[in-house]
Amino acid sequence: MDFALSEEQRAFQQMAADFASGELEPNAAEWDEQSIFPIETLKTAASLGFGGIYVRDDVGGSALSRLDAAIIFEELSKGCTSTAAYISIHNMAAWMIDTYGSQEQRQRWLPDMCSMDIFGAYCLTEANSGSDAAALRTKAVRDGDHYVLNGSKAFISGGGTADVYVVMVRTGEEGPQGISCLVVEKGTPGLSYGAQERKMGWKSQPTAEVIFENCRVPIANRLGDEGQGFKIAMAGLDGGRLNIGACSVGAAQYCLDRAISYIKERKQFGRPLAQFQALQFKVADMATELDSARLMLHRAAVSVDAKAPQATRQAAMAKRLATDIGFNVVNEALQLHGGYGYLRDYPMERFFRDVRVHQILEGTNEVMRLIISRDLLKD
Ligand code: FAD
Ligand code: 2MC
Repeated sequence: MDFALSEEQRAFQQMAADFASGELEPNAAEWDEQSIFPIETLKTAASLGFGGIYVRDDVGGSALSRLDAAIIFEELSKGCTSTAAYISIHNMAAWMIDTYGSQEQRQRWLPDMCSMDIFGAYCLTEANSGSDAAALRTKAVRDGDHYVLNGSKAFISGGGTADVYVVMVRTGEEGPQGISCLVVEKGTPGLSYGAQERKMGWKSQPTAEVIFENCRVPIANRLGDEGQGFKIAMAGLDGGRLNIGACSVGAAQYCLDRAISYIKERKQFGRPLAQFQALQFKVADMATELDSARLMLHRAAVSVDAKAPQATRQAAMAKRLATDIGFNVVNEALQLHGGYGYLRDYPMERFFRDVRVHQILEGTNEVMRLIISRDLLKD
């Protein structure tokens, strides 16, 4: 076991950190206030290799590992958590096409996805099937060489703006075995979008319902076999959950660093706050817990890459821990700023709003416990 980062890892960690502090951080407050999806900045991120981090390089991907991705997302998230999280969803959609798509499908979508000339979205959730994802009802019925889709997907990140929707649909029986995975392109007749959702955070990325009304999608757009869609969706999420966890860790590290600087400067009772042992112990705990989350994420990332039998459980454990600890550390950092932490003049409240949803999406933290406990209790 080697806990040190390689020279190459340190190099792209630095590149991501420079991009985050140079391109994301100065704009994050404005993107949040005005709900701006920063398309040009995303393309710049892609030019650094962040559009297809673990996509193979013959189609423009960076061909890095899950561990590398966790390192990169931690850094990006320090600049703008919401934008980093969208990049992570785009990467998940691209990975699904890379892994389950044919050569033709890979060549068709991935070069433009890796350069972020086109944006991806992942469509699993429906209004009546969130945690119980296998109960989804969006129907795809074969008609000649097309599927005809009817139904809708809820809460889709990138919804309305994205160009390529990786959609889980029902092509067969009830339950997980009757689900297939299709790529639906923007502009397909019968594809439309609901109004943009009004959210607590994640404001630099769009979220909308994606609606299919007699939407004809070529059978050639199916990833994998008919009936394989649920497994493809879950495999995508194994990696996605690591990235979301890394985004929480990055946000929390940024807030902890800011809080440490703040309590060294801010004086009350005639001395810097950092001289109070209660607050010294608080930052000690914040740093310790954050490091435990980071280590767990990194271990799970290696397991997912190795397709280890415990990979799904470890990814669920890491997502649960990293997003809970991330949220708590951001909240404590806000507390250390006193009343100023609550004001928009400081970034704490934005990070707080952005990381809260990580405990809900890509599988709620209750669902993570379900995945972990099922694995522990299985025969
Ligand atoms: P429900 O499943 O109704 O759960 C409600 C509560 O009950 C939760 O606390 C849950 O943990 C708990 N619960 C449910 N079942 C159990 C159980 N068996 N045991 C214990 N507790 C349980 N989805 C996509 O497909 N693509 C996206 O791009 C996407 N982006 C999103 C962006 C945002 C901003 C948000 C808020 C959501 C997004 N989602 C997306 C949807 C997200 O994945 C779901 O909201 C999430 O999976 C939970 O589903 P739900 O909201 O229907 O909650
Ligand atoms: N990798 C590969 N296959 C998997 C898998 C994984 N990680 N997890 C499950 N499967 C397979 C499983 O092996 C089974 O196949 P088989 O019958 O051949 O053995 C099949 O899939 C069905 O699995 P389950 O029996 O576990 O399915 P169940 O319906 O009980 O529920 C559960 C699984 C609750 C874990 C799943 O529905 C889930 O993850 N729910 C949460 C939904 C979610 O995470 N949504 C996130 C949406 S995306 C988002 O929020 C974004 C912001 C992008």
